[in-house]
Amino acid sequence: MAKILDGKALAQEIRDELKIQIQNWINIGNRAPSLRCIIVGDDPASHTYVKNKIKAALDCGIEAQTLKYEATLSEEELLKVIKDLNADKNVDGILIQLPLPGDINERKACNAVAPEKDVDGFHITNAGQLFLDMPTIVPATALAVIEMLKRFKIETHGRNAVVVGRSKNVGMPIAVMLHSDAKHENGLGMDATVTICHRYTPQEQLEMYCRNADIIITATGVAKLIKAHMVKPGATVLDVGITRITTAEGKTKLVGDVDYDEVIKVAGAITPVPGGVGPMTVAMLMQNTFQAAQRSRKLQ
Ligand code: NAD
Ligand code: L34
Repeated sequence: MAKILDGKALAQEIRDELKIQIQNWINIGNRAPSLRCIIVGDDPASHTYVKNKIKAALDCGIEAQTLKYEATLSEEELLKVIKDLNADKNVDGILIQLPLPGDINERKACNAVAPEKDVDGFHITNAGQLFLDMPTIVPATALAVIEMLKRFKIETHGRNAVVVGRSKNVGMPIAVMLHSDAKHENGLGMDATVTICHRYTPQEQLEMYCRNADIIITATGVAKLIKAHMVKPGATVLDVGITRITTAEGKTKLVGDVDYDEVIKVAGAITPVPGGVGPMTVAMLMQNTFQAAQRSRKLQ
């Protein structure tokens, strides 16, 4: 049976560490780091995620507020909200919860956030810096995956890794760090040999690449995509995917991309859903926010 990589417990540990660091930072005369989460529309999952983020922020001493808007908010109005937060000296971090409803251009919205306040790492400048192995703000989910590999001491140097999913916010930044040179400037590289699979990877190829991998990271939102026969015995499997399903009893349940009950019998280590990468994403957002606050104070 695989070792269960408990993301919930690790996230709590990191949040406890941050809480102490933030308290020390306030004790030497700084104001609390501050975060603003913008949420547009009434998607229930998005509201749950933002609630988790605000709760985590307040728990570790970050001043945090949600700015809620109706789905009818126009792009122009959203850009004005972002502009005002960019100019607000009391705000260190700005997050626009995605997806945005309606006709709002997400790329335009992400690029409107001041790069130094972009705690999601979605601004073109931060994405470009990551691509070039420069110090930057890394998207929280990708950072969560890398932090889990490091803290659970999963060897990546020279190992074969497969990233299933190629989205710009999740799969790609994970693949970028996994394959990059650990000796480069930002210290985020993991020296793995990386294969990226996506919706047009033929099933038999996906199976072949996964079976050859020492580490599988999956971020597709396709429930039970990764089955036991696709996993090399002893491999590490990190499941980013989250799908809400309704059980026969009519209850809502979260499942990942991995056929967990079967894969756990083959893998060496595995993350559960819920309680895996999700809570770690929230913890990494807290880290990004504290770092943004520290950098902004240095520049003053
Ligand atoms: P997305 O829809 O932007 O991307 C999905 C990716 O999966 C695409 O690149 C697509 O090519 C690939 N894909 C789809 N079907 C596939 C298949 N059959 N085989 C191989 N690849 C396939 O989604 P995203 O934003 O990257 O999120 C992916 C999943 O991760 C979702 O379930 C999302 O809810 C979840 N997510 C979780 C966290 C977390 O913190 N745990 C954070 C972000 C996203
Ligand atoms: N801008 N939009 C922006 N930044 C992000 O980093 C996100 N994401 C994704 C959706 N949109 C975003 C998140 O934060 C998904 N995501 C996220 C955040 C938290 C959790 C999952 C995904 C999480 O806390 N998951 C818990 C269960 C939560 C529940 O009960 O629904 C878990 O244990 O997996």
